[in-house]
Amino acid sequence: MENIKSKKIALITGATSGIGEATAKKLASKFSLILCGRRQEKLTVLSKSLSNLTTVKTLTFDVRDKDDVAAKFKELEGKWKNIDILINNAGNAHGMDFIHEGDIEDWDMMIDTNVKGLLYVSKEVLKIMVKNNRGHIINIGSIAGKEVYPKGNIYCASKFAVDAISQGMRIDLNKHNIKVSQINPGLVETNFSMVRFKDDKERSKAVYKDVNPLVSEDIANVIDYVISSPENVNISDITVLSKSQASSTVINRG
Ligand code: NDP
Ligand code: 8X3
Repeated sequence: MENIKSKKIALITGATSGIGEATAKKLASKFSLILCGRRQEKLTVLSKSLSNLTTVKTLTFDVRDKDDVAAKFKELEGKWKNIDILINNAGNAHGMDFIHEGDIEDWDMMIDTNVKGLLYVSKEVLKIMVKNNRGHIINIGSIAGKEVYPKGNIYCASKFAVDAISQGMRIDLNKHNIKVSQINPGLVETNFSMVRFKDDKERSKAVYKDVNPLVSEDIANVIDYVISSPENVNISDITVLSKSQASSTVINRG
């Protein structure tokens, strides 16, 4: 195993499940990893399973809690402070209702996690990247941040915000030598729909029925490709769909 001193450091939020977990596994042979999520037990299991490939540090926090986010970053010591790559992946949809029937708690959850949480984590990491005059931020957007679909309203709004934040970051961080990329997946079969539909298995399964959807590893491969591109290249914005999906609403179910 390479020493942490010679490996770049990648921090992944939402590493306990789905795209984040697959990305941790994909990147383990190349990077030292800081894996983040709310569920410490999942992070511990993942961290142990990768320990033959790389050095791993885990940070447990809810991205919505700005004081805890700041406190956890203060705990980073020595080389772990020099984060080279930030993958802003933590996020979810909560509910899927017509706008006049939406639940305010669901709205708060999506805006607080997908938008404000991404900002709180980025704020801490940017202190490091700007000081070091280097870095690469990968924001996980969504096709929902490019096209609004029926009942997508606030989830789409949160991902449109990620799109604007990615563009704003790219502009403002340009002179600080920091790359900013956004990856926008279409339907990926993860725990996403179980969270969105509050553990309703039937509703959740129906989303991916007869679609042959993307899987987490497909997005992990794209993330790896984006961060492995040559120093002079920045893949700024990439949308990734399964073959059966043409847009948010045009999906070939056979
Ligand atoms: P999962 O539900 O499988 O994973 C979501 C991850 O986000 C978990 O690791 C979870 O960790 C973390 N997370 C959620 N809320 C918080 C929070 N408040 N604080 C810290 N971590 C949090 O879904 P996906 O892997 O599919 O989702 C990952 C990203 O991809 C999201 O941003 C999602 O919007 C985006 N995306 C997903 C698509 C899909 O179809 N699946 C398509 C397009 C984009 P924990 O519970 O441990 O905190
Ligand atoms: C997840 C994709 O189409 O369910 O961001 O909103 S979708």
